[in-house]
Amino acid sequence: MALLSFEKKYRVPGGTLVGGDLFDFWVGPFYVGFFGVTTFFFAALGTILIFYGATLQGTWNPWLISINPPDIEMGLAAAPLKEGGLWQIITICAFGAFISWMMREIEISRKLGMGLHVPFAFGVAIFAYATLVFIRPVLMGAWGHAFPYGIWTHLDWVNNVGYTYGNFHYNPAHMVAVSFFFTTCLALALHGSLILSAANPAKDETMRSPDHEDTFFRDFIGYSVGPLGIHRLGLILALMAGFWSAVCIVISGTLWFDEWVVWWDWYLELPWWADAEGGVNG
Ligand code: 07D
Ligand code: 07D
Ligand code: U10
Repeated sequence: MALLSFEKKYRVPGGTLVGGDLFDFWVGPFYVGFFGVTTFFFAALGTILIFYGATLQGTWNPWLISINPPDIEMGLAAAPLKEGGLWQIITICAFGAFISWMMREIEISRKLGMGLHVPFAFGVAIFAYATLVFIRPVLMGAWGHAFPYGIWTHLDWVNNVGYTYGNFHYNPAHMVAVSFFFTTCLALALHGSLILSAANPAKDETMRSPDHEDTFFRDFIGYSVGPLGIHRLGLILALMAGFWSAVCIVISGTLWFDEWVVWWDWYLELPWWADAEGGVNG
């Protein structure tokens, strides 16, 4: 079915969570809905406030604009606008926009009678963001532990927080997250290349079927995860990457305060060699 007639067929009323029929319409290609309006509102307000912050800062260089959280000394208080209050309002706008965007995904999925996998997946990204700007700062007792909204300055934040715990690569949850990111890329490269090799034949050649795809991996590594399975696997790998990222940062400064390399001392302290001659207690 051509895309335009397909859209006509499935652009049906209903499935909304809030607002009934009130916002149940499209503007050009975009479904609006109650949460389209709230997304638009929060995104517009947040962007305007970033521009206002830029005028206060006196730069229009996009790399250098930075909206900073309040100083650590201010703890979890509401800060004056020019001393981190702007960051606090922009953070509320960001949550408002991200959560509205997820709710809009839910309404569209409901309209189409589809599962809620896409909004769930976006929810994991929102969770990772929440650990950085809400959960960890609250656990540590100051908004000043959150990252600043600036292209260069947020990189400085990652660098500085990393070195606060020595070599951040030794954080075990960071290792798990990094490995999931790498595995996600491997899985997508394998999947994209396999599908194109079967479903995009050269001129005058016939398209191959999912059976060919299955057989390729059985011949190659003795097992095929299957055409539905690879999508389940891809989703879980990507979600685990985001989840373990959230874990690796939320434990730094709340459960673990030392350099991360020290965490690995448990290995040296295992009883069967710790007490032996030359061991840490020997
Ligand atoms: C391709 C989908 C499109 C999205 C894009 C991002 C903005 C920001 C705001 C000027 C994959 C749009 C950007 C709206 C403009 C102002 C105030 C997604 C795609 C194109 N980072 N980060 C980038 C964000 C954090 C880190 C780039 C956001 C954490 C490192 C872009 C967040 C940590 C590097 C960006 C966020 C961290 C980057 C490309 C939120 C750990 C880079 C992003 C809301 C997660 C890379 C100069 C990209 C770079 C980069 C945006 C959070 C680390 C500016 C919106 C605090 C190490 N980050 N980031 O392609 O080139 O994402 O930086 O949490 O090297 Mg970052
Ligand atoms: C938070 C983004 C959420 C985005 C949302 C949507 C818009 C709309 C609009 C385009 C989580 C935003 C949408 C704004 C845009 C339009 C129209 C995603 C988020 C909701 N690290 N490290 C990670 C690696 C080092 C450090 C994560 C690698 C050093 C710290 C990941 C290396 C030191 C933190 C990761 C490496 C260090 C991290 C990031 C290599 C620095 C974190 C991914 C090869 C000296 C962060 C939750 C992520 C984290 C994090 C990878 C090196 C420090 C696993 C591969 C050794 C302090 N690092 N890192 O989290 O866990 O995405 O954040 O060296 O805080 Mg690291
Ligand atoms: C996948 C797939 C698959 C496919 C696919 C895809 C995954 C199996 C079948 C999809 C994949 C791709 C297309 C590949 C490329 C994608 C990426 C690399 C991911 C990254 C994407 C991007 C970088 C693009 C990002 C672009 C975006 C987000 C669009 C930007 C949109 C807007 C600016 C509009 C947003 C819409 C909103 C908010 C809702 C509706 C609102 C409007 C239309 C605006 C008008 C507003 C109103 C009517 C409301 C009024 C507002 C009010 C009252 C508030 C006013 C307040 C003020 C303060 C002003 O697996 O197959 O193929 O394709």
